[in-house]
Amino acid sequence: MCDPAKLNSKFSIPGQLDFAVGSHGAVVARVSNALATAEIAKQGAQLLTWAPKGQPAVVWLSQQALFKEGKSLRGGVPVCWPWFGPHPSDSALPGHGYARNREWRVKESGSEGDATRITLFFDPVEAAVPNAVDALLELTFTIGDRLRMALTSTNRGGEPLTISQALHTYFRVGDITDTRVEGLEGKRYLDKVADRVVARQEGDVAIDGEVDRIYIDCPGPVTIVDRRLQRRIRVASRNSRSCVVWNPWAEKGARLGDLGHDGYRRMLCVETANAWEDRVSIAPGASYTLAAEISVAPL
Ligand code: TA6
Repeated sequence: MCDPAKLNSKFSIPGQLDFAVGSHGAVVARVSNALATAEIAKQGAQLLTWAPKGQPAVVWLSQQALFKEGKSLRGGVPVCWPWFGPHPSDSALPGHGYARNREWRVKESGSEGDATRITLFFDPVEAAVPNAVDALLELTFTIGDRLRMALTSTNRGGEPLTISQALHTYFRVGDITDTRVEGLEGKRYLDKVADRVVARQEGDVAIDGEVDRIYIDCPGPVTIVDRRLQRRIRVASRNSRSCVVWNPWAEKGARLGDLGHDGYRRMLCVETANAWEDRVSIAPGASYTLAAEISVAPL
């Protein structure tokens, strides 16, 4: 595990950004500026929390989240890469790929007006990941009154690289039964709860049981309407035609073991993805950036 003191000497920004061992035992970058606060774990470049000033946390972290080397914490924004979901052909490989379970390194940090920017990178070949794809992965966060994330894959191999990926964002909601998702009406989705049947969304997405869906052909913004916390959370994606909506509900939530008692009621995943029919192929030497911008407004 990297020493926070070394990171501070190279990348801290007085009054905005420093590095420490966080409350969960992970080395984190801690951001606190005039616009927002956030924490990003070096393992997996996993954003753990983001709260614009004056707002309850928008990105949710389970109260039962426990840091363990090699396993992402429950909540925040795990990075699913270089595959989303189970490995296409080898079920022994970790779900959602290996990037979220590995130590990343800090590339640079800086200020953008009152916002704070930090870029981390992961080189699976340098990290000696078995059968690693020959690609460099970089994730830039811009932490302000909006949260911007840009995940860039650069293919260093001699053949096209096909990946699926997601910014697997857990959002804090007041109560899942008082929450709707707008912006997916009429879109086709793969329903992983109903045996991967393909269906079409009618109206807003309401959650009254386990929901695990990959929506397709949905490049537009998606909005979480939270009546309990009286706010709208807008998720605008770039270079993504697929969006994952997931809530485990009570029974699966209890089985996960790290969601906390009725934690399912206070979270909802709306994930900016390249998944299902939206896998991407990156030419040798080319780069591909999956990006999301999250903002909050009163209801
Ligand atoms: O994005 C939804 C999903 O694929 C669900 O099927 C569920 O497995 C969730 O991800 C969490 O996965 P994890 O491996 O983090 O427990």
